[in-house]
Amino acid sequence: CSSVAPKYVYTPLNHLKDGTIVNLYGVVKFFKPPYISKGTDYCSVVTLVDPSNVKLTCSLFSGNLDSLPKIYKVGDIVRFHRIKIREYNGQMQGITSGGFASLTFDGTVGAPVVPRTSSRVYTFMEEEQKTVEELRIWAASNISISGPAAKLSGVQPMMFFDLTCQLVGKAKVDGSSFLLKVWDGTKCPYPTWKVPVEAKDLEGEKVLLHQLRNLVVDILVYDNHVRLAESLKIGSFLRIYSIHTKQASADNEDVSHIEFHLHGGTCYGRGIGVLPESNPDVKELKAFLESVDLTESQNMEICMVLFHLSVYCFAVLTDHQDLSNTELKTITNSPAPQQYRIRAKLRSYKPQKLHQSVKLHCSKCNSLQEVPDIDDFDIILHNSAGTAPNPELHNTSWYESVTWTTQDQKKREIAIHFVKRDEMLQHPEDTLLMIEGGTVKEIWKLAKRFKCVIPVRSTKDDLELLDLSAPFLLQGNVKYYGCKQCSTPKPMKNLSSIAAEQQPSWEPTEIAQVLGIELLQYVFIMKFTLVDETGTLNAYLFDYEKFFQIPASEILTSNFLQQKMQMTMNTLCPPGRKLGDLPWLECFIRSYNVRDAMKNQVCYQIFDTTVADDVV
Ligand SMILES: *[C@@H]1O[C@H](CO)[C@@H](O)[C@H](O)[C@H]1NC(C)=O
Ligand SMILES: *[C@@H]1O[C@H](CO)[C@@H](O)[C@H](O)[C@H]1NC(C)=O
Ligand SMILES: CC(=O)N[C@H]1CO[C@H](CO)[C@@H](O)[C@@H]1O
Ligand SMILES: [Zn+2]
Repeated sequence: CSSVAPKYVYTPLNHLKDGTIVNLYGVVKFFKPPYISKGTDYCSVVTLVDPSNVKLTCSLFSGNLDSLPKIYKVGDIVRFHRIKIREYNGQMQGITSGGFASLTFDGTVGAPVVPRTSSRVYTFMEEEQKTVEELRIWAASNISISGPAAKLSGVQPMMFFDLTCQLVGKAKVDGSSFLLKVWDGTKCPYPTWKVPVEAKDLEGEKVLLHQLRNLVVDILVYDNHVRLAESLKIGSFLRIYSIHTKQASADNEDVSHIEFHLHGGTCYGRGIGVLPESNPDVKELKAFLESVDLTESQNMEICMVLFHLSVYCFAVLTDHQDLSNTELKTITNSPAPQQYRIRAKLRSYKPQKLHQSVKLHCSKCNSLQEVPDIDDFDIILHNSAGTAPNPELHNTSWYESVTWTTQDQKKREIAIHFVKRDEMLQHPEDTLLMIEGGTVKEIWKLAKRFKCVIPVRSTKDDLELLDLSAPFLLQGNVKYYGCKQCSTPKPMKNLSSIAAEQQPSWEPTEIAQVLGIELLQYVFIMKFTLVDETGTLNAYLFDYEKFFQIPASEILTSNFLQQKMQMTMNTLCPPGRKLGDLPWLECFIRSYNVRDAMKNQVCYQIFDTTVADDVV
């Protein structure tokens, strides 16, 4: 028994006639990826050309997304069966008819000729392979295939581009827009915006989103793209067509960032396509994503967990000056907890980018977190600017208020409340002020000139602190944060008790205390790989100020201190030197047990050690 495949005839695009139903081949010159049109049908628009140099635009409708051609880029080749031709305004058009079927092929010369189709039954004759190959060769020299594709690392303000990426998070924003969080393994050279969404609305793996936070960008999609975006699966690979990049508002140039929009409508082929894992671009992307080095941040993560678990099981030795040096091998073979003095060389350390070693530590719940991005602060300020200053809270017994409206088209209302002492205003350098409606830049400027700045917003009957992802207090260059978990913000009125003191010193710890804030401390966290003749040992440095003699709170805003720290590290571990030529260091380390559900591990921490002044 044998089946006989029908022999199809393919019509060149210059031989199409009104009212016929034909089979044809063409090279994609333009397309709109499927979108949900009115009703529930999917619609896709494709413009084809062939060597006759005639163009044919086809409007394809189907209730089933899979039955539309799987076109991923200009230059792909399609075969349509049973497409209906009609003449409209002197031009031929194609439209789906009953029985319409399609195959799509990669247009790259030399790529395997494998059709993309969802239909399990299709005919594909040997001679058709030749047709595809010939069309590829023709297309290679006759149509411009280079689309406006870009990597995130190549993004510029004010451009439109197509992005091949992986979806790692998504969230509903409102009825007419939807957030996609994607990455392509490269880093956008500009700060990028973070679209604020409720944590409960965000879908995606939290740990992964956190690990990738510096590589993931937020793309806001609108209107007709929303329903498709909602249906996308986390982890899938996408090509998003005609993303628009915008530079954010100019009223705080210091922190301007790039926004990514996929506007409503489908002009210029705007839309979202899902790519299968077999797509060559996806294979390439996957290989690249796997090669991206996240180890540095992962190591830090592990180290954080270690600290989290460990701090309670240190041995306490009050006097260790009489300790003599212990060899590393002896240490690694001994039970914890104990304290040692060692003589070793620093073979390597992490993170290599020193500013990444600064974290925030809560001494109450013992948690560690990253220092929030300045973009987060900007967004929180933007959001709180929606609440206008409440005039009933102006000019009270303990502060004097000044208000104005900005001259730009935003017409922001700003209120500054200067805290008084003995009913008197103080010199700026002794004054604490609270500000409503300011931008990051304005707040920075004020923090340089005044003693302390607290960003606030109005409620019905008092001023209140902003979200604790923002610094609750700025002093000079230092931003002070509170622990979200351990703080219970109190009314701002409580500050008046400090203002009533003889000489208010406005110490951050004191301010935090009356405001019910658990102050987070800046710490350096690093991993040192130490070696001596007997072995190797990884020790963590957990240090506020002592080791480098540089306050961790100031390093992020000071180039000078960053250079000083880099010089210190270069002295301890000169780059490019052989192990034998590295200097010897002496320091104290202690061992401690870290227990988790699975195992008991011994870890090591450097303590009570200061880099001598004459080292640098
Ligand atoms: C607060 O009082 C000062 C001094 O009396 C006055 O100059 C200022 O306009 C008042 N501010 C507001 C917002 O009413
Ligand atoms: C701060 O406010 C709380 C109310 O939340 C009050 O109980 C407390 O006494 C106040 N503390 C100071 C120092 O004013
Ligand atoms: C219409 C057109 O531009 N045709 C060109 C396609 O490419 C071949 C070379 O491969 C040219 O010879 C044609 O003129
Ligand atoms: Zn805490």
